[in-house]
Amino acid sequence: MGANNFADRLKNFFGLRKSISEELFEDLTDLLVEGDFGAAEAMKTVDSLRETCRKEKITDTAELRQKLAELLEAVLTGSNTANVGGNVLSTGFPAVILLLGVNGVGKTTTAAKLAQLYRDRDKRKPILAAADTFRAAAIDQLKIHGERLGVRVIAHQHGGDPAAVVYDAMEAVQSGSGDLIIADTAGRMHTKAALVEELKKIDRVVETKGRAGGSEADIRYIKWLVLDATTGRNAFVQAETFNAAVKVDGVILTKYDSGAKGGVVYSLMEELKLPVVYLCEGEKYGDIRPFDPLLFTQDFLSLA
Ligand SMILES: Nc1nc2c(ncn2[C@@H]2O[C@H](COP(=O)(O)OP(=O)(O)O)[C@@H](O)[C@H]2O)c(=O)[nH]1
Ligand SMILES: [Mg+2]
Repeated sequence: MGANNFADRLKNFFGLRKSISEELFEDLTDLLVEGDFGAAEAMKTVDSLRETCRKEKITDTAELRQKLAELLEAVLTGSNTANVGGNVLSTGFPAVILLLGVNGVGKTTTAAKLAQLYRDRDKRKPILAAADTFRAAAIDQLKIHGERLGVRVIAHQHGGDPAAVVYDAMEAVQSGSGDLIIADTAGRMHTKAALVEELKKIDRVVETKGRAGGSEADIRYIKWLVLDATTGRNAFVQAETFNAAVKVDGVILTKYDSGAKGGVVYSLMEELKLPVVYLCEGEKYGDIRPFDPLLFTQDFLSLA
């Protein structure tokens, strides 16, 4: 996974250096930025690494690389261990998973992948909700996935109210015909304000409808933002925007098979407290797996 030039450069970086110098720390900062870290964050990371080396009297570059791996892994696990590794849903069903994100990141594909995963792995009864009503093709695309997978799709007409689609799916769950709604949403509308309004309306509907039986929500509500790993720092900007508009619970990182560098994952956690929950590495239904901070970090640093 993630095999690319950046991985090779990292490998060489540690392989070719015999001793630890200030120059190494400076070059490492640049390399992290190249790997899609934010500048401030790269500096902060290298500062703590420098400090660790000084305290523990580390002189060997292989050991340095190991320390960096530990540091980065800690960023991902942090105080949020329960949230990573795709365990977010383990505490309760029925649930609504709302998939958010800009056009082309892989929302519709990911919706289908999740439907298969939860059905086969967790023996759930998923329902796909076509809440991207902005484009006619989006509804058809989801229906095709549903047919192939043998999963029910709830859809309205093109141009219809997405909140009403989600409402109908919740109605189906409340009457016992499923226990997990995976809702696709629109990534772009005529204005950003319109998209935000639409998402907020879905929010209100899910919150209210999910509490139909009293004050406690009887349908869990989860918002996952889908981000395309190949878009680098742009993915971080998207996360900031969506998180500000409607509070996001986690991230699904797609296209990690396509030469993505992946450093943005550390910024998402460090700066926005957004854990990555799943990683997608291909277009097939099975190309999704729970995010593993240790494996990801080893891959990022070419240690695996
Ligand atoms: N290589 C690769 N392609 C993906 C992945 N996920 C989605 N795609 C492709 O990205 C394109 C856009 O996906 P789509 O689900 O329609 O994105 P949406 O606009 O967000 O709904 C399609 O060609 C998908 O097959 C992935 O993990 N890896
Ligand atoms: Mg789509």
